[in-house]
Amino acid sequence: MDWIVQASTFAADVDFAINVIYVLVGFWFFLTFGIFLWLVIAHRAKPGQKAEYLTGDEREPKKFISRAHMLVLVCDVAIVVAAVQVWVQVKQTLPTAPETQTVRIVSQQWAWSFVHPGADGQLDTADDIKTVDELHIELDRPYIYELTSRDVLHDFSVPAFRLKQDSIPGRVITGWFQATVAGIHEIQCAEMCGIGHGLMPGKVVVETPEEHAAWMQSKSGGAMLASASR
Ligand SMILES: [Cu+2]
Repeated sequence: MDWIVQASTFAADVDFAINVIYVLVGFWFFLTFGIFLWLVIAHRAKPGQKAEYLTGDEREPKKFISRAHMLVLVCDVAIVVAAVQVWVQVKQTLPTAPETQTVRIVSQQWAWSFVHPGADGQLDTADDIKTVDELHIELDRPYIYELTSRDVLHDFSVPAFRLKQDSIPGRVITGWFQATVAGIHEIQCAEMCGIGHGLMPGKVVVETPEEHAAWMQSKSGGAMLASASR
């Protein structure tokens, strides 16, 4: 389903895996209920006909279960293959392109903090840009994120990217995304993290390289002030 814009390179792949599940599970759901309803109506109580007791040991009636079971298992294999392919691509393979940037994402009750590399493209240098609840990235550029938590479990979710990743205190979780649609996309915490959980929205601002450079320029004065006062 794509009611929410597909704004990352892997959004369509995630939707594909979910649609495979919808179609296969939906097919069996309606088929099973159809047969069930037909059986209930066709074999309803009739005068002079006694109900038959089946022990489940006879071969003949059992095949209606075992054959359907085999078909469902084949569908399971299709789901697993589709899901593993997408999982490996989205969760286990990091981009290696030289233009890849790294951002740090820190969750806490109840806000998101972001550390962007400044003009040098490196984290932990004087020109890093820190923001709260607002992540600024460049369109069509791969980003690796380092996700941590200051307190409890949170979950960094950007529905338009089809990205959802738990953050766990004490761990740095690495993943990636590459935005394909400019504009503002929502961030929401997707893990119950306390009373302010619902008040933890943020936004990803996807900018063209020129817009991003202008934004960095506008922030660089503030970053220098912050490093001077340290
Ligand atoms: Cu949270």
